Amino acid sequence: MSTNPISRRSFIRLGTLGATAVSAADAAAVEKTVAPACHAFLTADKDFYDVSRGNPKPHKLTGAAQIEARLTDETWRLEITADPFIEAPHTKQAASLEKSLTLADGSALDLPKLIELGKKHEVHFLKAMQCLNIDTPLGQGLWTGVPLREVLKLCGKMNNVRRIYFWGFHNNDPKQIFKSSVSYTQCMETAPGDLPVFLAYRMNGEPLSPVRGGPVRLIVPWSHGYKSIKWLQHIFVTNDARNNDTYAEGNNDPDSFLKTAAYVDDGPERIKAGEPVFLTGQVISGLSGVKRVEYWLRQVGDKPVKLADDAPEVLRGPWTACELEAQPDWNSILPSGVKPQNVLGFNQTTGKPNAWPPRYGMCSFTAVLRGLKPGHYELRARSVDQNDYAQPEPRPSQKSGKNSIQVRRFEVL
Ligand SMILES: Nc1nc2c(c(=O)[nH]1)N[C@H]1C(S)=C(S)[C@@H](COP(=O)(O)O)O[C@H]1N2
Ligand SMILES: [Mo]
Repeated sequence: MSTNPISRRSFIRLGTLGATAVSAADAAAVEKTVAPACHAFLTADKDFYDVSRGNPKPHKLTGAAQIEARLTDETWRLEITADPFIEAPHTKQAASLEKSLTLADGSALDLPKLIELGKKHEVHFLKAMQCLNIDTPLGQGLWTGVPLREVLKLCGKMNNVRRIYFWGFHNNDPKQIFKSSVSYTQCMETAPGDLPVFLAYRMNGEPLSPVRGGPVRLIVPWSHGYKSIKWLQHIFVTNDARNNDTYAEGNNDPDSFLKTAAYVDDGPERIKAGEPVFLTGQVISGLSGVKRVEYWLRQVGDKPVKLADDAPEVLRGPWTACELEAQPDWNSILPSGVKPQNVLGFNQTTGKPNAWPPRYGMCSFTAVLRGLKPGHYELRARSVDQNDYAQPEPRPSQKSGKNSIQVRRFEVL
């Protein structure tokens, strides 16, 4: 069940067969034409869930206030500075940059310069945005921008840098700063087939909108949303190796990876006997990849006892495989000018993703259940990762990402 302010997406948009009697042949014909609906593979900007702090929220600023906040294309600037912090015994030398980029001396990076850098280093990739604390994916975009390491190279030689912090516009109020970080290695080195941390200025082929964090936001591909700082304005390199992300103050794991997990859509609470039951949802491919998604249906009394995710009944199932959505026609869904071969995580010859769903991306899953007798039911779905761990194993701490097993309840009448 959803335990957060965002209720799970309701995604069954199918009519019923109606009350008139139909022959078996007619019913079969109708059934062929009704199928569970998948989510749009790329989420339109207006359909994303927004998770933004700030008072006022930075994307609500308009006119002179937006200009003053440097949140227009013309006024956007990025400062990059080094932390003078030292403290025994863990930080004996301070971080340094050969060249800081600052507003004060007019050297801060502007949008035309970032886009110019993109002509040589631009990357595109698919990423599901998900909040560590919300059990529904927020949306999936094709994000375009420049790797953070290429931007840092503008500062020349760095010394004694062990972490890189970033934050966005915060109404010039230190209490509103929302900052996140990556380690030096996570920023500078990318494993083959993996995705670099980058500064995004486009989503789904459009300039990044104010609500998505435009003009420029950071994207940390492998992590939850809190690392992907919106309205980016400051990068700060430090030799303090500890992770002091703002999110850590909320008892969250500040080194979280996206979790492989299935998220179940809401559906009708009452279904007529004889009609098919459609299970739909989305599966995110986290660090450990996706092997399959499975469902388990059980008939219950009208007031079922809640089952823990590790209850013997849940472990036993039986669990039955769901269908994963087929890969879309990439050429038709990617923005014009972006070839599938050029999307990171896609094979450069075949133009297909190296995994399905793409790693750190998501796709829909479906199942059709037929012939259910009248009664109350619980329908669960879980993912199984590439290591054969069934959700929520092997990392069930919900403060490193929500991956409890979701359940939908309904009655067949
Ligand atoms: N500057 C800033 N960046 C931010 C936030 C914020 O409050 N301020 N929220 C973060 C969190 S917790 C999440 S989950 C994502 C949500 O991204 P979205 O609004 O594009 O869906 O943005 C992240 N980036
Ligand atoms: Mo979040």
